[in-house]
Amino acid sequence: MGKSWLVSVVCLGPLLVYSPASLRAEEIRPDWMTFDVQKQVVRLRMVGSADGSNGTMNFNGYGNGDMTVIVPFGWKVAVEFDNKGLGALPHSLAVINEVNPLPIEGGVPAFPRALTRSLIPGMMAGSTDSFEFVGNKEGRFLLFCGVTGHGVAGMWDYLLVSKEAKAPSVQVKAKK
Ligand SMILES: [Cu+2]
Repeated sequence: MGKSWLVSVVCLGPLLVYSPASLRAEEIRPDWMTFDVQKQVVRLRMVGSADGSNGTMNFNGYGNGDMTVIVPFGWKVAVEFDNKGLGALPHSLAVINEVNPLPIEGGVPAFPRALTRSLIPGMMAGSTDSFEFVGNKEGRFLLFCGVTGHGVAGMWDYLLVSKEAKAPSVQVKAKK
């Protein structure tokens, strides 16, 4: 194999790897996320059953991992959870490790205190809770509803703690 072959492989590699993802994911600038780069704090308002997506089993309209919230490593993550309760169901939220299979209910928080109250019974529609933690572990985690059966029904999304990210961002799978 000649040198030109090697060069073409090097050039095509990144395109082949990244182009499929870019077709499926898009970055959004939601009003439910605000952040302060100087203070290294990101505030997330996570709404349970925000709309009818995935049979109301969603956070901010996304379930089944269709949303990824990206947070820079070491930042404080302040979460306000609001069960809009469109389906009149109780919901909760915990940040858990990415596990397979998903827990049927509950879930062990991946960061201290990274969960709402009433994790398994859930909080009633119209109620809110808040928690905060420092994203001091790199990697991908789940934003997970701990109410029995909700996680496996798709009420979960991704939280990525990244050393590469300079600021928080949100990527979603493009809705059809
Ligand atoms: Cu739920």
